[in-house]
Amino acid sequence: MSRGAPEQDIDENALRVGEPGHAAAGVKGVLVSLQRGWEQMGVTRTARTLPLLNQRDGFDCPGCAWPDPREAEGDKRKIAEFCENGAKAVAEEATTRRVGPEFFARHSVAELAERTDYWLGQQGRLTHPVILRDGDTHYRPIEWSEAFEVIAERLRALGSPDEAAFYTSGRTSNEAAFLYQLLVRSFGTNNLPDCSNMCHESSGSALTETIGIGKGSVSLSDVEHADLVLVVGQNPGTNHPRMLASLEKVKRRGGRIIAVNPLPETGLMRFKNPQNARGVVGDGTQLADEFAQIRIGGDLALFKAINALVLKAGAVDQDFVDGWTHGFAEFAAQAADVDWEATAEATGLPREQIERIAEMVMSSQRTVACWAMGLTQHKQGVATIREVVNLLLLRGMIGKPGAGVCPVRGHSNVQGDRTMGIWEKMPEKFLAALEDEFGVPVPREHGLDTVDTIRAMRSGRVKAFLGMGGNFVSATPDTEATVRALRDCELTVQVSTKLNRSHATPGRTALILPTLGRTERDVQAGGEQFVTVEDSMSVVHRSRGRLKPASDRLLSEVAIVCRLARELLGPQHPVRWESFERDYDVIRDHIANVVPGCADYNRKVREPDGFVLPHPPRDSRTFPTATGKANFTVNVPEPIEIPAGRLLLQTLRSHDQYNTTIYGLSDRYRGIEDGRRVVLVHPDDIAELGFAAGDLVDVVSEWAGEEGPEERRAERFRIVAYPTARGCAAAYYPEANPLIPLNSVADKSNTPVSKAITVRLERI
Ligand SMILES: Nc1nc2c(c(=O)[nH]1)N[C@H]1C(S)=C(S)[C@@H](COP(=O)(O)OP(=O)(O)OC[C@H]3O[C@@H](n4cnc5c(=O)[nH]c(N)nc54)[C@H](O)[C@@H]3O)O[C@H]1N2
Ligand SMILES: Nc1nc2c(c(=O)[nH]1)N[C@H]1C(S)=C(S)[C@@H](COP(=O)(O)OP(=O)(O)OC[C@H]3O[C@@H](n4cnc5c(=O)[nH]c(N)nc54)[C@H](O)[C@@H]3O)O[C@H]1N2
Ligand code: SF4
Ligand SMILES: [Mo]
Repeated sequence: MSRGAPEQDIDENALRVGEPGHAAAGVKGVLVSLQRGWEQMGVTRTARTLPLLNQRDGFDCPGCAWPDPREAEGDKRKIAEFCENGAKAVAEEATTRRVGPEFFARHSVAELAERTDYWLGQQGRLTHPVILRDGDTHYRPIEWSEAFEVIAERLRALGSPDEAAFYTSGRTSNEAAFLYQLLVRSFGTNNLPDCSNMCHESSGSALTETIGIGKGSVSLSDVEHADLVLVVGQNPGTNHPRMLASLEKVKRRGGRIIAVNPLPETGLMRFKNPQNARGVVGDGTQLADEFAQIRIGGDLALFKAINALVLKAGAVDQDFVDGWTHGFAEFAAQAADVDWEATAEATGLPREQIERIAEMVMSSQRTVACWAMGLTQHKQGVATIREVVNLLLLRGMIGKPGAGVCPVRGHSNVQGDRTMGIWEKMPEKFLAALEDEFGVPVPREHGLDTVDTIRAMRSGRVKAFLGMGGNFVSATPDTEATVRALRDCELTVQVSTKLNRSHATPGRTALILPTLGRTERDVQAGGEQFVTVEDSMSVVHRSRGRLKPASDRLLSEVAIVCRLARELLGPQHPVRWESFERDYDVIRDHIANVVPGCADYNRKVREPDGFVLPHPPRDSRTFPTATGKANFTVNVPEPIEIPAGRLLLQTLRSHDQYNTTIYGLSDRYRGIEDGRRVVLVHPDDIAELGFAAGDLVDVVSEWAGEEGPEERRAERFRIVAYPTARGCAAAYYPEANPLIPLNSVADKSNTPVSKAITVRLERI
């Protein structure tokens, strides 16, 4: 039997702090996977479900976007082709706990608003569509048909379609995403903010400018055959666990790994692969050959220094630079001199270590650079990633086997959603193709991204919000401001699998529309359906759920979009919405005609391992940029000034959460158990600031606003002594989100600066 939902919320007084872990994964990881499966869904269902995870005829892992092995690349899938956190993601979705009408009758919205995302998520799967009508205190059940009528009526009553915003989180399938953007654009707006705006937007922006396409240029085999892998601003042991198996292969082939991170993350140091003997009975494999414990925000200075050393040593791949790049002279003119004092200040790294890293880079024939949120969620995130690209261009490391750029994506289909048109500023070519295919006019004016949506809600320009998945209020910055923004909306609609805090911050009228998850059978009038997804390395493949749906009232995301579209756009609308819901092949035939690289989609996704989307720099060293070449760029670091007595705080994920979904309270690798309101600070900084480990403090962020200094407060955090870089601190997302000013965003990409917040600690 599975275990019931917790009655009590988190008791932060139960916090236990131990030693950080020595190695990632191992047998312990397997045990935790099974235990979470049993708790959420019982033994039998666990045994039936996990073996289908990431298999060709099973479902795609609802965890991260790390790719599966492909036979075309000479790699076979194993029987258990998943990791501990993939198993947790499945358990969380396939749980046997339920949130139905009785639950909503028992708990008022005001009461739900007092709960953490952990408690809300642990209550189980949503089973019925529910509505909170203007003035009501509780959500109440509503029939699907009436739900669509209410939403359509409210949307039609807006002064303009631009008064609505349509958010997407990255779990939505390609089919649902394609139809959703078609619905939104047919309605008349490009307001399609998505989680990517808070995630890899900086990568997309930097890569599009420099190499002409905003996606990674490597395959799984490239990573595994590199002789040098840089892992920068990423915690793969927790967030992309199977990447450790690839890094292990790099090491076994004699390659080297450089980790750049303010924290000595366990997964970067040592890996015990539960699928081989060394991982089960031995000590595992050492991963990072070089660990650069950088100060938060120091990466641009670091890469500038490395590039200067490469130039100075004459280790430039001149043939590549001459043949395929643009802007080298201008780049080289400013790149040569490094202010070593400023570099030391920004990075906190000894010069000898930077020189050692540069030597490793210069002796590498095949370099892959991987990164994630530690680079993207910074004011200079775009500039930093451009500088990483400069390094690869100098060394000719794009468009050859075993080398390239690897922004490691987050949500399992966040990259696919973009490919399918979920973007507030899709290029003209895509919009024109959409118009041609369906004979409907499509607006051209750019829409609002995530931060601009919140701003527009605050000023009353956006009055209706629809979320296709996700947890907008907890994922976005400046929680207090966002709560108010959502509550001021006339209408909020959340298409969700599980309860979260966004349901507890409703607009005047609010609806929750429960939907099928990845693991579940999707049966429509035309038979059983599958969907398609795209991983971090542009591989598009099928995903087919096998479990009985959590409730017979659930609709698929595709069905929800189609039925809302029919209600909103009327029966005369030229798009044949009803044909899509019957048979997803019909949707895929349209995708084939509209989305670049997707010709013959229905056949290609039926190949056993799916197919790889074209990527001109990877495939043929063709760079579809403005200059027709790969562009060098000039990036000037802006020092982050930290006033005395302050710390630079980053927000990050524990080992026991998926974004705002909190699986449990065990951040095992960091030795933090049974509590989440913690702030990790270097022991010497704790002493210097006059505190002791274990002290209870408010964390107060300081921000120079347009109208003067602003402060934001997150109450009652426990100080934990942790070996982070000096002057830096870390706290969990989403608990620390109230500290992030809405206007603190990355240049160009508008991504919230979730990794560099100036804070002081106040004793309470
Ligand atoms: N289990 C699990 N898997 C996940 C997720 C999850 O929540 N749980 N989330 C998914 C999503 S949407 C995403 S985007 C990814 C996120 O994957 P990650 O980017 O790995 O996630 P974060 O926890 O934000 O970790 C950021 C890492 O960057 C480091 N860092 C912070 N600031 C800096 C800096 O200035 N410089 C450098 N060099 N490093 C820095 C932090 O110490 C930390 O190790 O994971 C995906 N996978
Ligand atoms: N401070 C801080 N803030 C951050 C970050 C950070 O590092 N620090 N990271 C940012 C990043 S990288 C990201 S990607 C965003 C994530 O932002 P979101 O994508 O908005 O958040 P999630 O927590 O992934 O969304 C979880 C909810 O999605 C719903 N859900 C799950 N599966 C499905 C499904 O199959 N279909 C549907 N319709 N709904 C489903 C469930 O109801 C669940 O409660 O947060 C960002 N916010
Ligand atoms: S690495 Fe990511 S995609 Fe693979 S099983 Fe783990 S969570 Fe799932
Ligand atoms: Mo993300």
